[in-house]
Amino acid sequence: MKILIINGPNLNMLGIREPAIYGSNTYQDLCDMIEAHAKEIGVDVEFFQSNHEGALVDAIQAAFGDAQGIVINPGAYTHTSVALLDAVKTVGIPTVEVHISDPDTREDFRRISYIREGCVATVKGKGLPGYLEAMDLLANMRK
Ligand code: CA2
Repeated sequence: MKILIINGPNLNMLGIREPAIYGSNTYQDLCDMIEAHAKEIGVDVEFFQSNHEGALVDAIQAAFGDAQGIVINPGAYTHTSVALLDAVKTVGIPTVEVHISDPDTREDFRRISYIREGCVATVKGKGLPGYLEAMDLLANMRK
């Protein structure tokens, strides 16, 4: 089973800015953590990060026929992007939405998630381990 891990805008800045909200681990630490967990649970992973909405749509489309699960933290596009919702619905790959913080407890504008209705689950407010929980959810769905 291959899981595509997608991170949206500014998540490449992990560990560099706003450690009080997003922690002090870097994007590379996140990828290393995910690689290690993938080995433990016996799945393959591929990573994609972009600050560009269209590039994220392209990555979701490219997963069609290639990945059997998607873990996505769409960053701020969570709260604005119908295009990302349409993309996950179009490919029909089981997708889990992840947020490092809990957007529902922050500013009002973070309470809307467009992508949520296209996802099989949402993991939020659990820090970087939330990505690992999302991988487990997808791996267990195939058992
Ligand atoms: O909690 C999350 O994971 C978010 O998806 C992160 C987004 C935010 O817009 C969402 O509301 C919730 C922001 C990502 C910005 O990431 C940074 C990481 C480190 C330093 C600065 C920004």
